[in-house]
Amino acid sequence: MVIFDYTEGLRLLTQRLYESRKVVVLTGAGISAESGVPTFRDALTGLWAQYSPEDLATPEAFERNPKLVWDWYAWRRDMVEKAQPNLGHLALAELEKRLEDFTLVTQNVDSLHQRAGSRRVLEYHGNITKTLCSKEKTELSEFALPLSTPPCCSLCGAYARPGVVWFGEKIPVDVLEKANAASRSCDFFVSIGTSSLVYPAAGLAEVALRFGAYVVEINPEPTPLTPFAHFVVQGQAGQVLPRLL
Ligand code: BJW
Repeated sequence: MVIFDYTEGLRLLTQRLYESRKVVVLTGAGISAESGVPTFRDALTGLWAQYSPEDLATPEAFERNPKLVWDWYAWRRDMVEKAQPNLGHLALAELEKRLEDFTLVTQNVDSLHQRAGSRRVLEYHGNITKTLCSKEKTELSEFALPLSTPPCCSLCGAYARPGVVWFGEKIPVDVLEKANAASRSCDFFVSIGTSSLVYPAAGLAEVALRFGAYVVEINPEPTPLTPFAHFVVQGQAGQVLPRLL
């Protein structure tokens, strides 16, 4: 085993990144933590600590108690709107400009990558600022958010719901296919700020590994991916990513 110090390790990683032909980055809630947006699991603390993900992020939960679910999302939407992209988001926007073949897949619903300047973002789990008809799944644009109770679709009367992907729901097919194809064909894959617990997103790193990519993880905490990654940077995305450029 070769042990590098932190600076030397990052220098070698940067070299390998720029030598790569095709790069895929998968981000999770951790990249927005330094913008003050709680991670998915941290969003279930404080007032919301009594609820589990199944109480708030499933279609069944919304059917049972639409107001509870709507209020949780209204609280989070408000935080997201007040947040600013951080150095991690900005570094990835810059990387998109510098690399010819770069795919950014995000599990985040907060638009912070787009607000940092990333142009081509695959939103795996939707977007919290969008509103859908809960029956037809069509996008509804006639509401001035935030509203304190779920409004209703003007065409069919069903409740409006946040435009995100809940547990048990399908990932939008075009995004699923593009992310899979990119992960199969990339030679450098970076997993940033995700607990690597939620599938099929967590499976993208496994696909990349299986098809021979060099896999890097950036996260202050170990995850199920950590033992399999080729290179692990145990640190915060907003500090590590600018140094990778
Ligand atoms: C930092 C940091 C810093 C902190 N810098 N890092 C295979 C096996 C087992 C189960 C399944 C399976 N396949 C499917 C399933 C079921 C299920 C699933 O995965 N369950 C698991 C929990 C076991 N998956 C699904 O249901 C998916 N759908 C599906 O598979 O459909 C199939 C289907 C077929 C046919 C018909 C119908 C269906 C859908 C999953 C949708 C997930 N949705 C959510 C909610 C989105 C809206 C919202 O935000 O409210 O997405 S759940 C939640 O988890 C959210 C996140 O995007 C996602 C991932 O979370 P993430 O980003 O990893 O956040 P955290 O909080 O978990 O972790 C933060 C990390 O950051 C930590 O590691 C920190 O250390 C780190 N961190 N500060 C860097 N500064």
